[in-house]
Amino acid sequence: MRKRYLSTIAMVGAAAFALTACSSGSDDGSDDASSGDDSGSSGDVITVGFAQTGSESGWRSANTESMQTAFSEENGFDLVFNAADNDPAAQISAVRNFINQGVDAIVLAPIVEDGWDDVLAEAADAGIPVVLEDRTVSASDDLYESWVGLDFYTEGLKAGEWAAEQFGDTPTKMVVLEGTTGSAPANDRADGFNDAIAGTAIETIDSQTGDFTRDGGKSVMEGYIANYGIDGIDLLYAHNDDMGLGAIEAIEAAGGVPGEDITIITIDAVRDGMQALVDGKINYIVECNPLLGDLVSQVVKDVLAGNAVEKEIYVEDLTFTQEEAAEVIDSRLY
Ligand code: GZL
Repeated sequence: MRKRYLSTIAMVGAAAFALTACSSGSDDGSDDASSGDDSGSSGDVITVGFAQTGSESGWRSANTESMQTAFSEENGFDLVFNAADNDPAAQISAVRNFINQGVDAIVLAPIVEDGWDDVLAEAADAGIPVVLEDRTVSASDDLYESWVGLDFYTEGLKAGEWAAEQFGDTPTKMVVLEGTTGSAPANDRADGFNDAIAGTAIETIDSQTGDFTRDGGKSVMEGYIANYGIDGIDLLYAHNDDMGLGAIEAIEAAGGVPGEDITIITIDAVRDGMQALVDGKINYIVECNPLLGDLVSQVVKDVLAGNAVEKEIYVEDLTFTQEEAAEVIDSRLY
């Protein structure tokens, strides 16, 4: 199925259009999200249970802020928020608690892809719609109304294509810092990158998870340096900025020069990552837009109003070289 991407501008437009399209059109012109009239209820507050992964990275903080801003009281919501500290079992329990509380809708950013079939079926049996944001699940798409997020495979592909351009036929020893084991971004970013470097002289000499955290990236990179030496590593591919930033600390502590002794590619484009890119410590970043709140909140209102919603809504990502980052860093929204 052809993927339809929303750019940041289109995202705002789509949310605004949907607001207009499904608002009750109250006479006094106050038919914005805050009126609640477009929720299909009688203007009652919509109680939403939001099961967030945790607070593992700068990206997650930006995503949580975007969601909490969009699902605000003034926008007609009562948000029940849970952050599961990157613990899949705790996140499943949080969703089960939302069901028992009888929320109007559940929004889920699933830590890992597997293990969701039973609790999503329980939500369906309880008549509580589920909307996924950010990551995806392996469960049947009959068990959720819509997914709003990013194309992780293409993010990995873009990162790998840049690596192939830089290193192509040059024998290159690469280490990888993987995201959370079993998560959609870790799985898909690996697949995309590996497809892009197929046939090149880039060799993956080691690949371990840093769990998307800065500390995780630092400790795994310390192990890589102990095993291979700075001189034994040409390229680092980190599935997110935070692990890349932790690796930079490890490289510098070992007397290496990140971005020169070891070329570094990361994904997210959060503020600290973009600054490291401008500073020459990272060489290339593929964006992963965390600002999904407005779009997700509108999807929830559409679902509750009985409006048709797309099963998959992709948000477009950009890419940045060091020069491009210097041009845009001051205007970035996160
Ligand atoms: C991607 C998101 C990932 C980010 C990490 O959409 O799920 O999780 O790349 C975050 O920074 O922890």
